[in-house]
Amino acid sequence: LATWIIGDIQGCHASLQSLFQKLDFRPGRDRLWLVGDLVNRGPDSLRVLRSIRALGDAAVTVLGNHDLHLLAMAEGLGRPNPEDTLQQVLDAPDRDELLDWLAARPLIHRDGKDVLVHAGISPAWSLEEAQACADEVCSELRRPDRRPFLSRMYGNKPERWQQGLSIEERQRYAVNAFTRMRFVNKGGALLMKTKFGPDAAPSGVMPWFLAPHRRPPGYRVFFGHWSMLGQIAWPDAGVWGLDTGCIWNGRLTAINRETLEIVSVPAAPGDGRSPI
Ligand SMILES: [Mn+2]
Repeated sequence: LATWIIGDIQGCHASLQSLFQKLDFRPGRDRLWLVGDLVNRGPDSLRVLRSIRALGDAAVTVLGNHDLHLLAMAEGLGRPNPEDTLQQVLDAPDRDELLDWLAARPLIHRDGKDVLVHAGISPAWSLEEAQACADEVCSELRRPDRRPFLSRMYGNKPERWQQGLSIEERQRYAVNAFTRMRFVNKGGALLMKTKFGPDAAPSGVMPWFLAPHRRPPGYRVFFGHWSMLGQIAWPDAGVWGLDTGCIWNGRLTAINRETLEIVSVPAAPGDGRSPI
């Protein structure tokens, strides 16, 4: 039995199949943890959703920003992006089952000392606070009508975690920290828009996992979302970033939860997009 933690798939179904072959992944024996962003930008989000859902309890996936974007688009909310490739999901006969399944995924998954999230854990949070914030958002997404929450989910404020935030502010901050954050500044504000690698960061700006005020973690975090990170393992910080840019003609990467062995495959022909 192996548990493989896999980076951002983003509709790259052929690459995922190629990775499964290389891992000798067997659904009856092995387990998967997925960092989220199952969908969008790649050519076959529909098959990715169907195949991961069909794995049942053998696959755990947390929500990423593209997954939330799909849920919003399905409600006629969110800003369509010319690079979106979500229409095949929205037109599918099984779309409601797939969307309901996706909406029921968590923002954080914990087992022992290991934690799975899409973008990261706010340096301002203890693990318990992170879990409580995730639960607040997930209970909104699991309501029969997700629309009210999805309609107020977007926005970059508040940037900082502090006492006295309203429930809506807490939820927006949580969505941003779990699914969009890359950098934070010295004052603890989340910076979501900057995508470059850590070496290009202006002074006073650092990856969330290197923030000096980060709560002493004592746990391992596996995350995705940051294809420009340039390296996977940051063992001193206790984090592993698994988005190796399959969608940008990079690679799709898995790490073995027990041994930390890293296995990857190049983007399958037709899966990767050329950089703009
Ligand atoms: Mn992402």
